[in-house]
Amino acid sequence: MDLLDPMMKSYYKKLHPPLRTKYGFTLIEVVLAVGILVFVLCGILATYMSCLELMATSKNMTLATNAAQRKIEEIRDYNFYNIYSDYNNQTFSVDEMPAGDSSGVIYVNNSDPELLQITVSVCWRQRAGRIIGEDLDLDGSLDSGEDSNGNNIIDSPVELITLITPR
Ligand SMILES: [Ca+2]
Ligand SMILES: [Ca+2]
Repeated sequence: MDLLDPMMKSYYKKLHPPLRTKYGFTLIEVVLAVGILVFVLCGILATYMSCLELMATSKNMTLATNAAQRKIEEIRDYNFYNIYSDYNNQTFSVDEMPAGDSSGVIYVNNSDPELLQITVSVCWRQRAGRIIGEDLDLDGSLDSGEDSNGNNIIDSPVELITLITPR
């Protein structure tokens, strides 16, 4: 038995509209929801990828800095008067990086023969293929178009400079 008359029923419906219609979502609602979901997922993915890249860069910078530091220690222990002839323009690679993915170079400035300025610069290839530093082909020498700051040496974010005097 229906105790409510039709007018009361319609009033009740106005006060308490159904949460969901019988037909579910409209196509536009679904497309919008999927669009927002894809947008959010792409953002999360991009953030994740850039975090991975940052971690790889940080690890490679540490490896490159350690390799440059080892070279400087090696030069410090070397016969001072042979440093220029034996080390200027010498190239090396970072042992911990895959073969061919790194290139270090040593510059010895002997404009003051009793105070050598040693510059050790290390460039490398990131996993994504990007080269860090000016030596774009990682051959240890400056090729045309590589010297972006025009100072005639290969520069890199990992570049150690030190002064050495005779002991
Ligand atoms: Ca080069
Ligand atoms: Ca340069």
